[in-house]
Amino acid sequence: MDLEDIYQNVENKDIKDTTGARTQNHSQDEGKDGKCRGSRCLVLMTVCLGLMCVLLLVFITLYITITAERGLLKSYKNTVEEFNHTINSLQDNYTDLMTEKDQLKNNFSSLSQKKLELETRVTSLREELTREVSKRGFFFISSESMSWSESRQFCRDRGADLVIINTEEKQRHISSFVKESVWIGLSDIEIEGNMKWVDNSPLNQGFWSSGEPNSFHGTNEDCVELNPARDPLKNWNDLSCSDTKKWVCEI
Ligand code: FUC
Ligand code: CA
Repeated sequence: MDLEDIYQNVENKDIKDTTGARTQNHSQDEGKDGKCRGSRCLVLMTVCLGLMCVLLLVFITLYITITAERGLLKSYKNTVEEFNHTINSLQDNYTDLMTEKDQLKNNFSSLSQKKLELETRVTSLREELTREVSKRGFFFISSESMSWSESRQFCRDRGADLVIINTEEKQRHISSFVKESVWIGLSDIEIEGNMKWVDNSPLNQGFWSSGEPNSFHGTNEDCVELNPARDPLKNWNDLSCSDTKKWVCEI
């Protein structure tokens, strides 16, 4: 008994069960129709099943594709958001840097202006100092004592030299501010009896103490001291250059 016979039997049975009053001929026709309907039904069911399978397959494919697309879209969206975030933060940084640059520029120009002002001030102070020095001289009195040569070297090491006194005014001035005997820039070290200033200029006007210079008792007194305890216009004495005394430098 094949599948169709089973259908047929089932259908016949159903018909009998439901109608119960049909004729035999009629039952034969119906058996024929049932057989036909059963096979069509089977084909129909198969087709339906196939279609359902195809639909399911299409649905699954669509679902997978859409899910994948959605994931891709989400990742694109994230990337775009990150990109925007980076752009925004870069823009903020750029703005900050520009502000800082402007501030630095302002600072730089104000500092340049100050530098210029200071340079001008230094130049005018230097000129003023030069004027003052040339007018009155600029003096330094030592606090320690040394020989004449060492004293002179001390002044020269500082761009100065022992003081030259070639006017009465200067003689009075030096005599007024030194408190004890000091070396001045006068000596006859090179030629005995020929007093010369440290700039090699000759001695025109001397402010010697009485009896000086005397090369005391025939000793070699080649260097000159100024003693403020005596008369301001008569207070020079020749003395041994190796004696140690304070001194006056002049710039
Ligand atoms: C006077 C000076 C000498 C020395 C002596 C002690 O005779 O002329 O140079 O200072 O005093
Ligand atoms: Ca002397």
